[in-house]
Amino acid sequence: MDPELLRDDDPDIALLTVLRDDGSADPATDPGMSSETLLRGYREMRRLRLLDARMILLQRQGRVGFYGAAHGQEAVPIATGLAVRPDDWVFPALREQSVMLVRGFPLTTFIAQVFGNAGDVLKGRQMPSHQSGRAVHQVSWSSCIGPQLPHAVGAAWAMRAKKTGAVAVAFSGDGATSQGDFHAAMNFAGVWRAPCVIVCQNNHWSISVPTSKQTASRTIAVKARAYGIPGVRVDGNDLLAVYGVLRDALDRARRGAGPTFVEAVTYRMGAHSTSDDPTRYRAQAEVDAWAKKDPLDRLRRHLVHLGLITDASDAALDRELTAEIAAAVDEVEKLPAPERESLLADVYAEPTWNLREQLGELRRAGPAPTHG
Ligand SMILES: Cc1ncc(C[n+]2csc(CCOP(=O)(O)OP(=O)(O)O)c2C)c(N)n1
Repeated sequence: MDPELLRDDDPDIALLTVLRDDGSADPATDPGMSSETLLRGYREMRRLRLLDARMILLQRQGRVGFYGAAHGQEAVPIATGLAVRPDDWVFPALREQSVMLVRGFPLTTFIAQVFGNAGDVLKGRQMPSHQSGRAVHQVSWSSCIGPQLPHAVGAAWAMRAKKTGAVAVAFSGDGATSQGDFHAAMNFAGVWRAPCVIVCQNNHWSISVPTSKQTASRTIAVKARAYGIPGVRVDGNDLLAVYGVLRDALDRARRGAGPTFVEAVTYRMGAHSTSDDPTRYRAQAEVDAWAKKDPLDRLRRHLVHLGLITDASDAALDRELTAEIAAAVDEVEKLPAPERESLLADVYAEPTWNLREQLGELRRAGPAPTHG
């Protein structure tokens, strides 16, 4: 793939795909990932699929409060985790938390954020599914739609000023492209050639609003043109295609050639979140059609085609990952709530008089009541 061109074929900005229906890879676009990297990507995608299913069950059982799954969209975060360098910074939206798992963040700590208990580095202060990790250079999503985009561009600009050589990768959904923050970020990135990659996962829905009601543009990728940025439209259910596009875009940014905007065309297979019921606003036939393009199935077909996996190895992998997730959930669920005094921590570098007073009151109040 020519990183300079990043494949922009008029008029629509054509969809860049690598994986074919028979499981082979198109040699014209194949990024040439090693067998080891492909297997790693497959393992991470499978783990994420199983993890999401388990977390949704936990929410249904009332054991966690909320969860936002990436079902059907696993290729984008996992390819990102494989493509970034350790010093790059990731600014996710709701569907890309798992990038940090690929970068070595512990699964137990990741799950503890959903429980918001003592194992959570955020001390239970964030809404579930808003993980972050300083060690793996991943910033928390703020829950508002869009602000992570200007944050990322600003961080990229700062990293360039400091000559760190690192790149910022930011994510949004298609709905976020209707927010002012999207346009501010794109404009700033273009004018200042900030070393960043802005990825929009077009999963066709913003809760109950279809992309057709979100924009009159023929594609999302084409919006990049107005900002003087290369726009790429990639098959978001194709791990190889997403990896190739991101690797080239990261290279471009790193050598000072400027930002890239990527539209990853995908589909949200499940509900928007555990607070949503998509059967109320979309047709099952649409979901069934996208199920045939499942990113995990497509990568699996490719790995079978390459002779890297078999039904037996696949079943063994499933058992291993299911056991890993079950053990992690068991371990995390046993942890207590965050320390009550942590409520007053991290407000100021030096606690103020009123915080000290409140801490005293808390201590005099005795132990917290237990529930259940
Ligand atoms: C500024 C703002 N407006 C509205 C919401 C409510 N809201 C939460 S998620 C969401 C849809 C987001 O859709 P999209 O950007 O396409 O991402 P997706 O959830 O599909 O990945 C909305 C409208 C919000 N969180 N913030």
